[in-house]
Amino acid sequence: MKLYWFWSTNPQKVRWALEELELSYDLVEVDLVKRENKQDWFRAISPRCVVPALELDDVVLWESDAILTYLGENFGSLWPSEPQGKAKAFRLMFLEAAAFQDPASTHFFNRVVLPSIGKEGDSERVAKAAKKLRPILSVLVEELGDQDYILGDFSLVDCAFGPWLSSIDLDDFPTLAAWRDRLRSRPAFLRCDFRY
Ligand SMILES: N[C@@H](CCC(=O)N[C@@H](CS)C(=O)NCC(=O)O)C(=O)O
Repeated sequence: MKLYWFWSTNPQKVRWALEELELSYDLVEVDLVKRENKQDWFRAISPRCVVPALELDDVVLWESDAILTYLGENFGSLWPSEPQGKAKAFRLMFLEAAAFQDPASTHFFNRVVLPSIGKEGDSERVAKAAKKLRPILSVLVEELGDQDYILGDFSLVDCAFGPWLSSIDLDDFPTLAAWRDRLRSRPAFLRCDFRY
């Protein structure tokens, strides 16, 4: 299995999932700063030239949440098997892809990526994104309830959200802050060399 990866959030979601699943994989770094993702060899794997992409056997996957869902469905662990659990997993994965990811990546880009190359983030953009994010964070509060993890037991759905949470303000969402801290202390998370 080959994971095309950079240290940013979406590829880290998948790397962390592979570590949690204890699957062996080769990490192929695609340096976004050097624009390696725009090279023809990578476009042939990931047509939008974005990471992550995962090659396993004769399957090629891109879109981080599709990859996580595929791993859950096909490796039979850290993924629900009964209808209620699956319904919750699917709605949260689609929520992440369709609504959460965009404002979360505005936070990450301005607070982590730009400072990493010596540039200042745009606080106005972050404030606008934070406004968009609030109702989604409220949904996550409901979904998490008083459980340790979003589906109750730890699952690949936690991997979809965890890497974003360090660049988002969670002062008004204490249960999400506690969830973030719980996720960040997992041994598999710590093996992924997170820089944020
Ligand atoms: N929706 C995609 C987003 C992938 C994405 O935007 N990846 C970023 C890194 S986190 C990327 O490769 N950016 C390079 C670029 O846009 O040129 C996913 O979930 O995988």
